Amino acid sequence: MTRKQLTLCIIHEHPRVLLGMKKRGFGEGRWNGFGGKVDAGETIEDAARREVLEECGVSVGELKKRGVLEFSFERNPEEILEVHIFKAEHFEGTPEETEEMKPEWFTVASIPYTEMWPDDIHWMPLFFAGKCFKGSFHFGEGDTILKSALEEIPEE
Ligand code: 8WT
Repeated sequence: MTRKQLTLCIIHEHPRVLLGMKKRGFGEGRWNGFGGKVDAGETIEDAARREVLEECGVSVGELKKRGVLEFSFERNPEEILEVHIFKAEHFEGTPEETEEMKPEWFTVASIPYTEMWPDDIHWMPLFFAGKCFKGSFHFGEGDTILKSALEEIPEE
């Protein structure tokens, strides 16, 4: 079994929320937070900062750890993606389009769930309510969620 650690950072400067349209690669054509793989020798939080900077050109302030989700896929049963989710309430710079992402502001009430990963509608409401959570989602073919679990957990 291989377990890959990834980050996902959502900039939520109340009431606005920054998402990016993924232009290429895994998750192409979907609105997403910013994130990616944790490199060897890097902390998970450092990876989260680096990915936001690489994908939309802004430097995030304090990162609040909000949850861990495990994703698995029927077509690749040997792999688990362990995604560490952070909230940033402050940032420096102006979000800019990169080769990877086209950033856009939404509001909590206008999050485009139908154009996002299908798990997002389940856990993002907890995220926007300021909760901490953990969960898992097992995907079948064509984006169907075959099995899932999600629970709120106490803040560290
Ligand atoms: C992602 C938000 C997601 N991936 N990158 C996601 N951002 C692999 S399943 C998945 N939600 N759900």
